[in-house]
Amino acid sequence: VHRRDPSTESETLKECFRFLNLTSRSFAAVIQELNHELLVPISLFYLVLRGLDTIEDDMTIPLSKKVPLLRNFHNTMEVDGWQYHESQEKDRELLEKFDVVITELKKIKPTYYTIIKDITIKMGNGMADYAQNDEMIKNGVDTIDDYELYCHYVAGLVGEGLTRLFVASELGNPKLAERPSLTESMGQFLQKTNIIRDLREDWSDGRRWYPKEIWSRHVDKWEDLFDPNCEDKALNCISDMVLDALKHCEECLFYMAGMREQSVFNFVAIPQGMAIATLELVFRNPDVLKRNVKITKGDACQLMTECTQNLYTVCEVFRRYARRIQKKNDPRDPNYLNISVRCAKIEQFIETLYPRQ
Ligand code: PS7
Ligand code: MN
Ligand code: MN
Ligand code: MN
Ligand code: MN
Ligand code: MN
Repeated sequence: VHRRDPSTESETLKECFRFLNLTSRSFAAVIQELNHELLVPISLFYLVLRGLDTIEDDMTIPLSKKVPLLRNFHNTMEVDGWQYHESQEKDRELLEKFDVVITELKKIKPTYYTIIKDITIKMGNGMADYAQNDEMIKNGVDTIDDYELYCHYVAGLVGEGLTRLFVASELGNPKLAERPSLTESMGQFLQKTNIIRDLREDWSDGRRWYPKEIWSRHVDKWEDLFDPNCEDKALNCISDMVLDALKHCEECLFYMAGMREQSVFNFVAIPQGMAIATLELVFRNPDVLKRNVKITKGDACQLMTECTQNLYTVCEVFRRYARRIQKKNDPRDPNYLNISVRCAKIEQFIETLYPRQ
């Protein structure tokens, strides 16, 4: 199952790996450990979606340009030599040299290419639908259904594409393709965690992904979340968001039970382990209201070790963090009981997978 072999890589492919290492915080390492069959397709899949997200995130591109860029990205990714030089985002170099990604995409197996293109069509259009809301900055998403639809576009679809790649390469259990709700939960869990954590950063960029249906249970005005006088209410709002994200845990564990190959297991399990640890970190943490928080290097290292073994060790991670959330749970939180029940359910589910004699 050998992995990267730079001696056989073209210059453009080496450049793609350089971009992967530049742009991805957590995915670069795990992607590069992937089974040879999927290493290049998933790296390119990542870069295509990272390119799309760089356009989505760039608040300096007027909507009149952004929307068509997002909707046409699946065509753009086929245009030889295409480059984009008008982004101000951190990852703009990827778009400035996007032609290397296009060159390499044309070399992969058509089955894989078709999956990547199909997901790009759907994600670009979904992002465009939500970009329209950006103009009414303070309106963001309203209902939990809206919020989940956005998470579907930017992460559920990634899960769908990855699952189709796993099944097409025979590295994933074909039964997974018949369980779209498990796949969707994998993406929802990661994206919701990213949104909960990025509260402050997204707001500074003029975006609001917490649904009004949730935040309005705690504060009258969105801005109140950042008012130091409303800190308790803001923490209760974050709890409410964490409670909602935790509903995906069981389906995520169930999905991971369908992995057949170690490198694919590691690739899907590491981000999930990081996500539950991040949820525990943001839970009742006032720093989230002020700046970006991140799990420590030490915790990340331990998680990497535990999430690259087997389902049992991943379950232990989930159980540990569910217990820590229980411990931090505050009786004055209106969701105290719901959170307590939710964490107990996660533990019970793990108990049914691995009963203790
Ligand atoms: C495994 C069934 C193709 C590997 C992995 C680039 C991260 C960037 O970072 O707030 O705060 O700026 O703008 C399900 C990854 C979902 C997606 C979504 C797991 C592609 C990824 C483009 C499914 C990753 C969830 C935007 C959209 O949020 O982010 C299985 C590979 C997975 C990319 C992520 C990110 C969305 C995102 P940031 P944003
Ligand atoms: Mn982004
Ligand atoms: Mn984005
Ligand atoms: Mn961002
Ligand atoms: Mn984010
Ligand atoms: Mn971010």
